[in-house]
Amino acid sequence: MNAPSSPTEHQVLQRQQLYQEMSPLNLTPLWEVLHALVPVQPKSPCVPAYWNYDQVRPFLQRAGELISAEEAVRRVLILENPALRGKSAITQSLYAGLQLILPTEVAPSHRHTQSALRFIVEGQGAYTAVDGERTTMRPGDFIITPSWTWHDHGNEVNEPVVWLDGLDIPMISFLDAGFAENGSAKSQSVTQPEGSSFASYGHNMAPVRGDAPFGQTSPIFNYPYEKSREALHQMEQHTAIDPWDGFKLRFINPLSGGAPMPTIQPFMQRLPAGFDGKAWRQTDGAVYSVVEGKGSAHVSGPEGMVRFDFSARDHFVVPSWHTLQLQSATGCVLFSFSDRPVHQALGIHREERIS
Ligand code: 1HN
Repeated sequence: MNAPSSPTEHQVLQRQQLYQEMSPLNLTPLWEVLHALVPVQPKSPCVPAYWNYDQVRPFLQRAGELISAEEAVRRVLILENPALRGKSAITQSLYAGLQLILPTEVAPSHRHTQSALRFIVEGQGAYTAVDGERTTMRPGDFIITPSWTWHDHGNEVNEPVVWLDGLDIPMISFLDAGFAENGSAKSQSVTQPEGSSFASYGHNMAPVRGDAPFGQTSPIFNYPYEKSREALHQMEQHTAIDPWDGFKLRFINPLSGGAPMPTIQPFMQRLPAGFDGKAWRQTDGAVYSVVEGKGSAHVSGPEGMVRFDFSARDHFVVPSWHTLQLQSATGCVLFSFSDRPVHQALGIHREERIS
């Protein structure tokens, strides 16, 4: 194809005049923006970022001294992507934050169309309630608050509890589809014994007439770490290691085999001691929470390469189409989540494994 000849100076001026004169009619020329609208490959405005828990923890503690959970409604420090400051977003589509609840506190009942996950980072014994069932939070547990379900959190033990919140807030905002409501009582009344959801759906079987109590979201709302840790251990004992991922499992909705939430796919992976992973990239930007052990992540994108040396309770984000390489000298366990179900629903998910 012949390259078109460059416009003359006169043509450039006439074009500028054309654009200016059409602007009051809210018209603008596509050809000036086409390259940016249809990039050759994803060009995320997000950057890789890392939060060291030892640096974050004192700020959570100070927030705990200055505002109650009740006044704050949710006492959360948002993990903001450095390139998206002020947008309450860790990637273009996902929100993440660290929430603190102190002994005797209640985070009052409400519901919203946004789906949430909780990944427990520090402390144990606080509870979260979803539509009348409470579950006790323990480190490493992955807990779901399905879209439009009533939820409140409380701490009736004597230690602070901190968890990672992951929500689809930017997606719902993009779609202008957000609704929210406050509960009439501070804490909703408990109508199901603790463990009911897991008892009914957590054993590779489902009640014969068990319809999906949460629609497209998994009927299990606490995936205990005890179980996911054992699953990783079994995988390590019985299967060959993956040179990119180590041993990596995705959490599933047992009724569908698909993602446990319509907008978010969570994962848990183990890197054994001495793991030196190969590089890969995917279109779904991912947020990581380090569960156990230490390691490092090399993340490369248009802005260059960064290296995060992580240990337990640290967090980091790998934006879309950034290359990730994981290493661990002594072994570690990582939790992560991304917006992969949306990419898959649209048929546009891509992953590239680089040898
Ligand atoms: C929310 O409802 C929770 O229920 C946490 O714990 C974080 C961030 C934005 C909007 C709603 C919660 C949230 C949130």
